[in-house]
Amino acid sequence: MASKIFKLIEEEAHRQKYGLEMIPSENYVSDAVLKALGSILTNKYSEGFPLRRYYGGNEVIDKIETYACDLAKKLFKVPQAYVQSYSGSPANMAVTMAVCEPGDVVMGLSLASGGHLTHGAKLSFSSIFYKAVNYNVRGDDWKIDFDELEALAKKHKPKLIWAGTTAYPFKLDYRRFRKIADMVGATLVADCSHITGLIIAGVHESPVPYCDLIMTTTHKTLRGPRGAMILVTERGFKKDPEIKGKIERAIIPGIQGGPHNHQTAAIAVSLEEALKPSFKKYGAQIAKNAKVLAQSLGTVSETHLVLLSLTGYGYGLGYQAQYGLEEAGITVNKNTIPGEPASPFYPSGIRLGTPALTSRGMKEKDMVKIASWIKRVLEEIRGLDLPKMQDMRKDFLREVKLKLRKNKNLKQIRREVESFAGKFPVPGIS
Ligand code: DSN
Repeated sequence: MASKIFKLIEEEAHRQKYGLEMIPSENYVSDAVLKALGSILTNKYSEGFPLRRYYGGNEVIDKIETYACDLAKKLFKVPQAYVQSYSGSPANMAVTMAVCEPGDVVMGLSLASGGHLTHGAKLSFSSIFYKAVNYNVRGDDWKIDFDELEALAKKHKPKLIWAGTTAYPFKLDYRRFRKIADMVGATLVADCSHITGLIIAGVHESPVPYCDLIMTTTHKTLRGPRGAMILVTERGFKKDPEIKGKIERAIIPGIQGGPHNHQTAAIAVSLEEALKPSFKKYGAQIAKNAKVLAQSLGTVSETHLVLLSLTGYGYGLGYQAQYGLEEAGITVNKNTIPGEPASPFYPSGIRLGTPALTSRGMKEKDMVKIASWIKRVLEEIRGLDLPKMQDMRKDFLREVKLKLRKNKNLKQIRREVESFAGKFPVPGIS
């Protein structure tokens, strides 16, 4: 192991083991998933689909990909599955290309309301090549404003409506989405990347009966490798009997070249794990943990994540909280809140999640403890006179980091966090 990289991997493993990973889109994969991901399958090219490849020598790869697709079909109870998309954004691009012509109207939840870039955010392909119309959450309860969604759908007649989120702490009402999609003849696509593990556990309703297509990444609550799947439901085939060919052409040659076969194999291993009864328990525990974490921080969650507004401390201070928590060994991400009063780079909230902590075996009582560290860090930051974005000082972010690094109280919290975290095993590491 001569490469400098292996030393850095060890450093990162130490960070992942002795810190608390609370970014809701992150998780720890199992040893078996890691083994498949680091296998010789990376050596093979296999453009095309099983039994229809542009390269020779794909007899084994065909079996691997077919097996992965079969597992996905079984897990979600759908007639068709694709596992070649490199990750969520290219999968969403493939879905959009399969359903729409350039210039067609695509509707999705706005970024500021907790939607995804690929659901119609400015500067993403979804608004460069398509006409993006965004719906929002309500200002009072932060829940999707279905009245607005219905009015916008009737006005703009979208070809595709996305039902999916990245920073939304509530359950989704797929029935209502379906009703609106039917009113305007739109294809309804669930992007359940964040909540797939909760759907498998039965904590959230499955989108399968309501949606035409489903996209999910494989590395979030599903606990697989980086990657994504596109699923076609019975409804999807009824809506468009040609959808299979359209999705395949969008994946290759539309967007991608050769699939990452090591990734496909690792997806298959994670799907085997997700089909075990123990996974249902795991998914349910993620939600129980998030509920207690949210309550302990004075808010609510029906999912795996907590969206915490920091406007009580001031506007645009999410970065201070993120950096401060990082110094204390707790990794979260700054996040916009609905009706964000500051900006996406300097937002007024943070997003926290429980999937990775739950993978280490942490339970409700641990969430109460973690919430108290988070509150101590936030109080500490509040008492410091940290440079603010509004001061417009050059290099102010560096100044903030240096000041936080020297802080004795954050160092003390870090010691407590490290000693606590070190007691929990980490899949794939310890
Ligand atoms: N980057 C992912 C997330 O953190 O939610 C979405 O793609």
